[in-house]
Amino acid sequence: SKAPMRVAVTGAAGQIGYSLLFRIASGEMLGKDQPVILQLLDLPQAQKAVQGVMMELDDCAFPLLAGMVATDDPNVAFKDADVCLLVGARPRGPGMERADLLTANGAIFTVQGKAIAENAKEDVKVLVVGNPCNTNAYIARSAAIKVGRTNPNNYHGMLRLDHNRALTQLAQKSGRPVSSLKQLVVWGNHSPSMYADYRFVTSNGDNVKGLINDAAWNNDVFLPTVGKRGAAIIDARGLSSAASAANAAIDHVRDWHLGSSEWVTMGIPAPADNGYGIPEGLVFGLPCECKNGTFTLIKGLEIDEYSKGKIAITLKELEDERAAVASML
Ligand code: NAX
Repeated sequence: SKAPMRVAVTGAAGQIGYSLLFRIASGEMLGKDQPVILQLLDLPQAQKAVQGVMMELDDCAFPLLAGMVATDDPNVAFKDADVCLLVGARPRGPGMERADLLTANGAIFTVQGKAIAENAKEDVKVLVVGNPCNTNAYIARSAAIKVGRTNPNNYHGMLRLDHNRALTQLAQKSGRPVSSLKQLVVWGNHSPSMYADYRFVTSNGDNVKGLINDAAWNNDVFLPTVGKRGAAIIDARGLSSAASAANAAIDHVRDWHLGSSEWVTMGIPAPADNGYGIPEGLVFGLPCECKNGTFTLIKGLEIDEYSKGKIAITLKELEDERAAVASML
């Protein structure tokens, strides 16, 4: 049988953690034949709650769960990690300005990026879920680059929830099954500014934009619905998205590790010469293909005037976030 892979999860006592850990331990992320060791990081005051989650993980008797560690020390949590899921983050408190939120998280993600680079496997795959996830990933990556050792391309932010949200809206509007939809891209920041671009989407060879054939729907319904979905969930549930966020994290890492036959949206550090005008290193939702444990940017997609405008808006937001944390890096 295979040697266990080490998966570090931060914010393990939180609500996303509660949806995520059981699915990782059951093999849904890294494969049904891949044993895993969970390395759980949370704050000191959350350690008792982490113990409770570990008791429940024990009580599932997962055949693939080869071990568990709970800690409040990033150096312990990230030791020899193959995958790091950075879920824990500083939430926005009452009266907290956006700039305060960025710097509070900057402090967390500089420490964690450094600890990953010093402790994890050299080819570690890192996915940041905790918001603002693109900029948090950018910060962790910047801290990791100072250490060296790990692959700077492997520090991602999670756009997959936006991607999955958009897929279902398209399926419901077009009447086609979600499984038939290919070639969706969500550009930019995980925020209401993201641009879900369905110009290339096909279903069994048919262009879905043609099937929908409703010029106003994109601007008036589709983009606002996807962009404000997080707020709609909070309004309905009284809590932010958790199971769907955990599901998206599983999808992102599973496709990255095991490959995907479809395009996927990943928040990746923009490569040099990406062709879409994104500054190198900015963590940006981009179309990717995954094969043999690696991802590659899909280049050369045509960007029309409308899309250029939409991409410019979300790019501007990310450049402003980067400027707000620049002094910390
Ligand atoms: P919870 O508040 O339920 O849990 C967060 C956990 O993180 C807590 O247990 C807390 O003690 C821990 N934590 C805080 N700071 C930490 C640190 N420095 N090191 C380790 N652990 C730390 O939040 P939850 O609902 O689980 O959401 C977690 C994060 O995901 C939030 O930042 C949230 O905004 C973000 N989300 C991101 C999404 C995405 O698509 N990228 C969607 C869902 C979600 O909103």
